[in-house]
Amino acid sequence: MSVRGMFALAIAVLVVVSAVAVSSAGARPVAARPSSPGARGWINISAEPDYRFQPSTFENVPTNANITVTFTDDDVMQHSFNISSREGFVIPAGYTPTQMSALFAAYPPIFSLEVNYSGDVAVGTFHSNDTPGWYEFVCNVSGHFQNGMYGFIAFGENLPANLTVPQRVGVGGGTISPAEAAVGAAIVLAAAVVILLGLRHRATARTPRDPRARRGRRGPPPRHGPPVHGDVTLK
Ligand SMILES: [Cu+2]
Repeated sequence: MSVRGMFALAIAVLVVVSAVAVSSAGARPVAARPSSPGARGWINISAEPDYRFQPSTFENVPTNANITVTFTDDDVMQHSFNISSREGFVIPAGYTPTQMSALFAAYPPIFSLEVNYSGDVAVGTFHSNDTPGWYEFVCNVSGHFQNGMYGFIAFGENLPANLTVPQRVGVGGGTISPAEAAVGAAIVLAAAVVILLGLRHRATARTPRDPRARRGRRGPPPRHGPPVHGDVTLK
């Protein structure tokens, strides 16, 4: 790729990244999309290493139904699964454990489960509300939410289209300022340029300049008979 081509690509990357960052910064969840068929009365969720729920979103979970939850610990430490009862609320990423406790005191969880060690499985059932709505669920083990251990569940509808997990970009009042977005875009641009320069360097190093040299890369034709003296350099 030519230098001009690389520059054009880098600019394109910058524009796209900036557009995404700016459009998502400060955005709020929009109205829920219509429900789709495929309702179910069960949820399988696991706690994964690096403070993640898998999956981290559930949509169109039945309203006014018994929901059976199977919570598996795929990590080595304790985790919990707590569905907030505050409908349509994205818990700010900066919430401290104290603020989280206050939230759950004011809005007792719809449902909670806990797992304590690798391979532990907890099963429980709750009855969902009879009206559609979406809620955030979190791990309440100290520090886990702050490390990104949360997700969202929607009953009787799909989640808002721009509800992003787990990066939380664009929800909760915007946790990424335009300045932060610009810094992020600059880092991505720099990384793209470095990668492109590296690829160009490798391509240049590998491409023979003489077409005859390229044919020569296939190696000499196979030789039959006993080895000819002189094939091997003896020392
Ligand atoms: Cu956890």
